[in-house]
Amino acid sequence: MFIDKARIFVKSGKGGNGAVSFRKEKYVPAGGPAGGDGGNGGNVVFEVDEGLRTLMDFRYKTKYVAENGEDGKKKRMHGKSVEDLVLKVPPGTLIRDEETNLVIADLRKHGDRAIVAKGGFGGRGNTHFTTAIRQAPSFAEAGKEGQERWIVLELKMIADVGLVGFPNVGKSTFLSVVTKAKPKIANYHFTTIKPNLGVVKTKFGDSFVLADIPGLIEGAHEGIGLGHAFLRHVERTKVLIHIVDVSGIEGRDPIEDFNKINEELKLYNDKLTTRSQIVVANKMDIPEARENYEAFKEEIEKRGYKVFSMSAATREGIDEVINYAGTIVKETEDIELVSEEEMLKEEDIKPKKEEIEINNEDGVFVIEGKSLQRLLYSVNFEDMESVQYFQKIMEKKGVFQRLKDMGAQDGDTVRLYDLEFEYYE
Ligand SMILES: Nc1nc2c(ncn2[C@@H]2O[C@H](COP(=O)(O)OP(=O)(O)OP(=O)(O)O)[C@@H](O)[C@H]2O)c(=O)[nH]1
Ligand SMILES: [Mg+2]
Repeated sequence: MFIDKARIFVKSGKGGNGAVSFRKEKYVPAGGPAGGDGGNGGNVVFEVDEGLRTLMDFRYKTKYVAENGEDGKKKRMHGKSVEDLVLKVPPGTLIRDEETNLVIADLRKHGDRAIVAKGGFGGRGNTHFTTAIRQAPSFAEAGKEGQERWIVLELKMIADVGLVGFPNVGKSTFLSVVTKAKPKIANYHFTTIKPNLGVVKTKFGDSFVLADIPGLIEGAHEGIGLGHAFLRHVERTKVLIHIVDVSGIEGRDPIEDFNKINEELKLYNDKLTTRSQIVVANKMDIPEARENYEAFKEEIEKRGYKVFSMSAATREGIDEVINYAGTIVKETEDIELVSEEEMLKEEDIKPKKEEIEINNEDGVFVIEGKSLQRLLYSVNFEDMESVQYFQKIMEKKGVFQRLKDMGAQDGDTVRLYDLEFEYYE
């Protein structure tokens, strides 16, 4: 099965917590602080592997979570930072952030990499919190959370030239005679159900990659037929070879065919109309084709296109087509798929607002919030400095202000998970 789009969830690892620990020395009631730092959480990384051709793996497994960093330990021992979670994708994979629909990366070449979720930093151990007056800090920093997001992977193949046209016009036949590819060829519509690639060598010694995609029909841009799902593969191509069955053997008019395909390309993505398009009248071995050709050529050339005639079946005329296509490929600049505005920048990733909930439950102010829960871990309530640290953070997060706004009075009970304390302004 050929899978060229996938939606997956990624989550990087949380940083390990810093440790609270003291050196144990005989006859010294509290040795110096010795809590190690937590290790960093793992990143989630994508990397191109040129051996891959589809995004199939991501259809079956949709959740990818990197490991958490290890907590810091005693004796100044740091927790281990863990390995990144590296996911392999085929060349030409575009990665989008689902929420903003912005592009995180366009990975084209073997080895290209992008981090899609950064691992959280490890928390600092209590050794970092000593000051002249605070010799034995009994708190440490909790590890930072990792990032999580839904992302959309889209495979847009790396080909220089794309074949477009109605079904059964001879696209795959053409690919099979100009490259070593062996696509399926048969006399019915939609023989090709997935894109095929092949390398073409021209007589000038150049080579280019040719992509054959399923045939397009009217309404393809709205998902009729198979074409729409595959049009994304020609978005990257510099040149389109538009194959028309000029014999009219299926009862359609070649000029109308030409118009319809261009209409579909335009409706799918306006930019496709600016690609160089080489028009090739195929099946010239059939007598009707010879009859229709001159009128077809005249009309299409009037519109400014270069028109070739060939028979993919007898190979007549194919060299002219590929030599010309090779020249145009060389003259055309690479297509930049993604504009600057479409790229995800750091500032687009709004840090998730820390959600702290405060509810008045029968006169008790009940506070809930993930980071405060984490904070509780770091604090030793037997220790004055540690409590001060706790208060400072609560202040910074606006908790006291909110309690005040909610009408908290001196002496009211405030509950934060297992902790209860009295409110004083
Ligand atoms: N007479 C003649 N028949 C051809 C020529 N090129 C292709 N055909 C025939 O046309 C039919 C369709 O060819 P394909 O190459 O499978 O066509 P396609 O455009 O890839 O079709 P889809 O994959 O269905 O979109 C086959 O029976 C081919 O043998 C040609 O130059 N002359
Ligand atoms: Mg085909």
